[in-house]
Amino acid sequence: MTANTAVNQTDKNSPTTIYLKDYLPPAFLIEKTHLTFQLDPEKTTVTSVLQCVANPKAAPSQSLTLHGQDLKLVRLQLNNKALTAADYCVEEESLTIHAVPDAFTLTCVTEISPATNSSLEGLYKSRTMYCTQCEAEGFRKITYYLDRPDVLSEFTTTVIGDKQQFPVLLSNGNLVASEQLENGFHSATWHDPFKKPAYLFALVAGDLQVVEDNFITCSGRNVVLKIFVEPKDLDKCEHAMASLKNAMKWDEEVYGREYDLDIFMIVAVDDFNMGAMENKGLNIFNTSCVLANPKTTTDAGFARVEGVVAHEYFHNWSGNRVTCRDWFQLSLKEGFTVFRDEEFSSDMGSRTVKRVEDVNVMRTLQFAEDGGPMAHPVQPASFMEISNFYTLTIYEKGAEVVRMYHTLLGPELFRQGSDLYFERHDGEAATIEDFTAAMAEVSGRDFSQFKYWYSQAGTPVVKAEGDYCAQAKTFSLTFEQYCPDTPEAKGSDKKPYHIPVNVSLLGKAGLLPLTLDSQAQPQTEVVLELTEAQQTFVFNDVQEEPVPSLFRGFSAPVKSAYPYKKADLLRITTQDSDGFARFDAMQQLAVVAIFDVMAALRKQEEWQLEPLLLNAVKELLTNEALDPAMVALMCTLPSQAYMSGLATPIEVELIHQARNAVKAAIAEQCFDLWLAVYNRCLSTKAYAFNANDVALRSLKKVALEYLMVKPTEEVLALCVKQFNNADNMTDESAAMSALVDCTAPLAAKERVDALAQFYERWKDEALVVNLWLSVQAADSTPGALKRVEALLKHPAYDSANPNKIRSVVSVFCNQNAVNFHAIDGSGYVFLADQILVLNKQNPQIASRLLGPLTKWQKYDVNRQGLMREQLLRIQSEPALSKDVYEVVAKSL
Ligand code: B3K
Ligand code: ZN
Repeated sequence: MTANTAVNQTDKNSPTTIYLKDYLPPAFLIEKTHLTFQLDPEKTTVTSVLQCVANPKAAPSQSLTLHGQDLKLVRLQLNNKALTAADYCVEEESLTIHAVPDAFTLTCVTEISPATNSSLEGLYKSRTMYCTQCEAEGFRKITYYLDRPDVLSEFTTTVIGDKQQFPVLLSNGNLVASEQLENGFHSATWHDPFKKPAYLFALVAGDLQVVEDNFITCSGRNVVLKIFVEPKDLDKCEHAMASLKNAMKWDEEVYGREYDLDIFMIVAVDDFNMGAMENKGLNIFNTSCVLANPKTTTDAGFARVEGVVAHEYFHNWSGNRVTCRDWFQLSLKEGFTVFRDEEFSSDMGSRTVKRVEDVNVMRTLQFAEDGGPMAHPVQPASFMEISNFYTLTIYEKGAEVVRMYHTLLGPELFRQGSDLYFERHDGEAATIEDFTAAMAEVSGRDFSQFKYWYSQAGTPVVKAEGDYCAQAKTFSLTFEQYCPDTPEAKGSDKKPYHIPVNVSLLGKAGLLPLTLDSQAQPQTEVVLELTEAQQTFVFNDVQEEPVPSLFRGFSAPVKSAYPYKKADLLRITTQDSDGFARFDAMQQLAVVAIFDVMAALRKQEEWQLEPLLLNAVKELLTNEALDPAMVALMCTLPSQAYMSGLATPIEVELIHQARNAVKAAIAEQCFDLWLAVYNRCLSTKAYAFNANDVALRSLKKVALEYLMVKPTEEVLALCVKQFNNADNMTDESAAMSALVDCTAPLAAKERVDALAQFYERWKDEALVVNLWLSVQAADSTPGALKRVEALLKHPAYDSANPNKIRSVVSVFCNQNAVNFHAIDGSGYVFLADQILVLNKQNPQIASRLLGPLTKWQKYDVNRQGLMREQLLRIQSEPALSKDVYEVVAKSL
């Protein structure tokens, strides 16, 4: 069985495009759904009994059409009557029953083959267990159904399986019956009292161990919490459990949302296409997003677990209790839930660090998506394959849009808006317009212009200029905004956005009091609301010429530009009260320094490190009062990917060389300071995941990276010592990366030894092996492709496991620019080969891997040709999945 329905040759030029404007309510509703699964690897029988009624809100229909894919139909029955072939019509992706009454019970028996389902969508096998993934349209691979989010049904599920192999049988809701059956089989019946769309259905069967705890809700109800894992992972559940309880409490306190069922379950699965899934009462997680133990998990891993556990839990309200009317509303649940999880993580750890990390993702990855051929609005107008729209735009930009409501309304009104939205739409499938309406209603504000954030694609560019009048003591800020062309609209046709600009003015000794024309009370930060293509704001009583601090906290997802002098930037890095603004100014200084070196290298001229940048680094390293996490972030140079987004054509080698050169210069000229910082960060305390300890480890890592650019014997010994003696994976993997990244001949042996020893130590821990694979895939020294090809043949690699594919193929193609973009085109051929194999096996993963090839227009003519050639080669594949087809077609 192929993983997904291929786009066959005849309709290849026109796979169906689905449009938001064509939305129609379903002709029928399914009030109750009873499913029975008789589990078998190649022949699982699914019996569904559906209580259907005509939808009073839709045009009447005689016939019922259900979705279905890769199913074998065994039997159909309408009420008590068995249907014969003349009564229905089966097509590749549907089943139509020609004549149905207004209310009826449909019984349908189908067979499916979980063991050969390599798409990891629908019901499939991961190692020894059965599990499901139904969002967005996977339920139709389980049985014929109205597989659309506006059909909400009450589900009862009976799972039957061999008791020895599958002692644990789970589905959504509460366990209502379990039975011992003949021949060693047993069954469990689960009932979910909350109506839900089929995408939230889940089933798990396996030989699993459980970690159990409980949570008392704000109204005093007891909720049982269970995390199910394979026996080997029992020691890695504590952090996820603590995160879950923190998330439950936080959602009660910050959003007034209480959990509704008496049980909440999480299951960890090795083979999973994304991070996790919010199925009602039964979340299914990629092991990489739930398992954590200090010995095997880095701080970044701990943070990921905390964030994803919270994200999926928060979906219980933003997604499950209030779901989406159709998939064009995806950001209604995803953008809002990302905003909620970002705020949760900020409250649990360091708000500034979290903000800087999130903004880095926006500016490095989402801006690139917005500038590429797959650019789409937060509420897309059309799609071919919805799986292609689980994007940074839907998630991260969607979260930024929700954040802007928060900025414009303030926390109290925002909470009122959220309460109104949840109350009004509880148990319903809602739209983005419903969310906006709730925010408008509580605040009395007009969001009609704000809505362009949902309907227009692309990253707005905002240019600002300041003018100080010493005589009148006024400071004028003039803004100009425009949005570049994107595939669906010309920039000139786009309407100006409603943009909140958080502004402060910095004087020589700190923030100045602000008085705008419209405001009587001076304050130190204001939210300017930019609504015109060009607009000027005047501050009065400004006693000295200020340096404006703009878009503080990244108050809008825009590319902003202000003609700062380098000294102005330096003032912001030291004086601004907003941590994000300090980071941002430092990054701008570093960008200028790298661009200067690129210009010199281009002309083969001598260059000198920008002295202001060097001074800023020295100041950061000597001021012990600063937050170590901020020092770490501010001393980390903008990544290759970030630099690549700043100018076209992307000069791959030059950016790499210049970045390395600036890094080497800082390393050399601050060597003693770095060594002192490293020693200052050493700690003898046992590992704990909290903001202070994470901060120290992050600065220690950055210090080690700089020290290892040109290590002395002493530094090399420190690094090896850290590698061997660390009691946690954060420090151990930091030392391994530092050794792998070190090209100095002095460290040649230690480099090779570290990789070998690390594998020996951790070969039985899949997630640690993934780290080991990705460090090598990202190794930018020459010959990476050969090394990557060898890794694909290594016993640790598994070509069917998405985490392994991501660790090697994805890391090589996205984080090893100089090798992936090798001028002979070998990296592109390699990626296309991988995509062609995965196209059949797992189309969702295949399609995601296309990312770097789709950006071909950003490179020089030579590389453009080579990249296009591979896209064309993929396009000529006869059995292309819809997923891959859509991305390739839109890219060419
Ligand atoms: N809602 C899921 C994502 C489903 C992706 C389907 N291709 C996880 C999440 O966003 O929480
Ligand atoms: Zn989500």
